[in-house]
Amino acid sequence: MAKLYHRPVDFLEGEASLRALDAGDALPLAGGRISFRSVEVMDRSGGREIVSAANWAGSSGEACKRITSARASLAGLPTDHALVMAVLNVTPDSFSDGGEVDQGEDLMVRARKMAAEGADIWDVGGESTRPGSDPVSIEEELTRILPAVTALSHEGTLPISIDSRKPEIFAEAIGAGAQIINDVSALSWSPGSLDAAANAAVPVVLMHALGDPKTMQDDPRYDNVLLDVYDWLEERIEVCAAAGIDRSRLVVDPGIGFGKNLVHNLALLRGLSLFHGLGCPILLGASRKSFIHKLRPSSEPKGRLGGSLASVLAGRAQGVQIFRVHDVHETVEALGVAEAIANAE
Ligand code: 7PM
Repeated sequence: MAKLYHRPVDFLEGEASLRALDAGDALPLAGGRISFRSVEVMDRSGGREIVSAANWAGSSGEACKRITSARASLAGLPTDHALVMAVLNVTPDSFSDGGEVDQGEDLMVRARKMAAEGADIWDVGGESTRPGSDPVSIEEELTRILPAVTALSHEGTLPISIDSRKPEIFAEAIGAGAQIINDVSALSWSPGSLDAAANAAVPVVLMHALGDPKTMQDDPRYDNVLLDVYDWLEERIEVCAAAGIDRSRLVVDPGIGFGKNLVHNLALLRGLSLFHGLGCPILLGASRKSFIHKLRPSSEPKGRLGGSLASVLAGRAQGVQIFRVHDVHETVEALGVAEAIANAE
């Protein structure tokens, strides 16, 4: 029988959600505050059918459990509502920050500001994974991130995530106080990554990328981008399980902009709720990415803020749990207003 894919749709929140749950007309999404009334059941041959959640629940077994069950907490943070991961690049060529060098004092000023604005996690990255970029040596990456992780850890305000693909960096960063691994290669870049992550016993973000940063934007192709990314992440979760990393430690991320053209990015953003079927919290990183510019060209340096916020709200409406963003204040404000509207009397 052909493999079936189950995407929860028709979301409810607040009062309406409680009533539908009581009446048995809706199911909870990932144990959170959003519920869904229908499921889009798909296969790869183009078959798709929308069925009511009530009917689907009885016949879908494992898929239903995966989609509805509460997620584990993330470095002590509850995952039943939206969390904001603040981007703290310590690379000298971070395009999104306009090429400024983010080191020392300046880094701590920005980190404190982001925490005060309501960020939940600091995400420290020392290797630019910009499309077309060359890899950075382990020594160079360590020189960039270790002082930052050490200083942030002494500050002690937020859990620190380390944005890296290298097992040597995971180990050193965790030794210096990092509590989450954020790997844009989903632990596939180095043969030692799986063991290093298993031993570190911290949560791991598995992000999908097609190819490596050097070549990934050269004509990426998929059979069905949404289902291909889903299957790839499912496979990485199995590889992790075999290496001793339980699903409850994992977060999944479709990797917006990593080996995807505009059509691919939009299909992923539209279909995000499919990834709840993997049974892990979902992370979305769309902040300031070039697909926004492709849709709405702007000459303003901060011109991608509106598009970034629209992406966050699209993710929020589908129950995405973690948003990796540059603009913390604006993101927290947008999420807060959406939350208030959803829960209004
Ligand atoms: C150049 C190009 C510099 C792209 C920086 C980037 C993600 C991530 C990045 C993401 C997760 C950026 C990206 N993007 N980690 N790290 N998900 N989990 O825009 O989408 O910051 S780097």
